[in-house]
Amino acid sequence: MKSIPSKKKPFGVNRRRFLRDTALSSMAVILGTDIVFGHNLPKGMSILGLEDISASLPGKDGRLSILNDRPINAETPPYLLDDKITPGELFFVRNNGVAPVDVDVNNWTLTIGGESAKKEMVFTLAELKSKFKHYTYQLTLECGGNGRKEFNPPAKGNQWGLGAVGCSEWTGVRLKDVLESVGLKSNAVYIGYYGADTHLSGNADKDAISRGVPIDKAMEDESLIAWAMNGEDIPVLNGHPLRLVFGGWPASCSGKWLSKIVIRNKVHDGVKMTGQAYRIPCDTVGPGEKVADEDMCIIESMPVKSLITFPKTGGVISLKDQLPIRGHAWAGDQIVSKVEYSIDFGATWKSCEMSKPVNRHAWQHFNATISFPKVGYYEVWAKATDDQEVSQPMILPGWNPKGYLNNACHRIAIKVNK
Ligand SMILES: Nc1nc2c(c(=O)[nH]1)N[C@H]1C(S)=C(S)[C@@H](COP(=O)(O)O)O[C@H]1N2
Ligand SMILES: [Mo]
Repeated sequence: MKSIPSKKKPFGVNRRRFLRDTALSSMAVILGTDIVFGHNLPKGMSILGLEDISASLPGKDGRLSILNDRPINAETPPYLLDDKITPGELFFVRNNGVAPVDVDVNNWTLTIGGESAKKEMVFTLAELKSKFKHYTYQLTLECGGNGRKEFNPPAKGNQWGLGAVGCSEWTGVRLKDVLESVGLKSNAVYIGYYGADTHLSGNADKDAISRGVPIDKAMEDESLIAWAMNGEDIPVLNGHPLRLVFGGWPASCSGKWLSKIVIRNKVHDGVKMTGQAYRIPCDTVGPGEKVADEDMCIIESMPVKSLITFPKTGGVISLKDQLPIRGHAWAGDQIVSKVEYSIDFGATWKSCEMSKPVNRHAWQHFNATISFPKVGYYEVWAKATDDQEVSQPMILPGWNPKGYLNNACHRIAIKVNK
């Protein structure tokens, strides 16, 4: 009698054990330690976890807000994004599947192929590092769903607040140098990525996510295949040992645990490239309206946005003191031309001092010093405008079914005492 390979048995014992084991191994990653008697845990039962599991997200600061533990999703409260360059331990995490465990850096390979590649080539990490010139850029990554929690009617998916964004210094090789060394056919229009993470179901035949970008974006100088963040290994949850980084575009384009890139002769059709994922209605729709798949367009450059990273919301100052504020602003493929603040709920605006980006797709920094006219409760609002004269809206912009691109002004509360 022939036996069916265990992977194919849909509800077999092996598969159930496999699923349970993947769930436990992802909890072990969160805990940062082994679940010693995990194999004894009855089927269907999950472990309690430690009280403050965020403290144990490997490579992460204990103050990140955890949205989910399977897959792991964690965001950074705005006041923790105060550094000009986001430290690795404060960089948000957005996983669609289960991160690979025990990454073997010495045997890691990146395959470049696809129907519009002139040939298929496999590079080891060492070859990537030795064959191509290294570049370092500060690149802003923001999840397309950042700010989703404000949508009304609500949109399904991670209920991100403001902190699914960061700008770190990424080091790697230019994607274009690698693609050109393999050779692109003249019909190349898109690239797609594959990573070494696994689907939540544990089904090895399914990808957690496989997105990409048009060839023009892929060939930009700042589009990197990176192995370092802020001069160190990329944190495990952010894609160690290798990831794509496309600043200014939805971070979902920036494949983590990168194992393969395909050069496509059509728009890449991997997981979360099709249907309604990472797409918005091509034409504006009313709140709650249903939109047909063919009327949804892929999100490319992210909209202009800013965050007040100092002070923390809820601060108290005395009337005789002035309040310094500061933060960052970014605008996808554009540059931010000004940031203004308001202390009267948007009736009047004053300009902030602002820096130029150190390179394309790096966020810019702003600051101002505020005097308040009398004691009471205030909100400080910040509003950025890009070089196309497009400003952030004060409230939630165009509703869309999946809750993307909320770039409404950030507000903080301040109480002024005598
Ligand atoms: N392989 C792989 N790459 C991925 C993802 C993923 O789940 N698996 N998530 C994407 C999404 S939706 C986002 S927003 C960013 C998040 O990057 P970060 O976790 O480093 O912040 O990674 C993208 N790249
Ligand atoms: Mo995302």
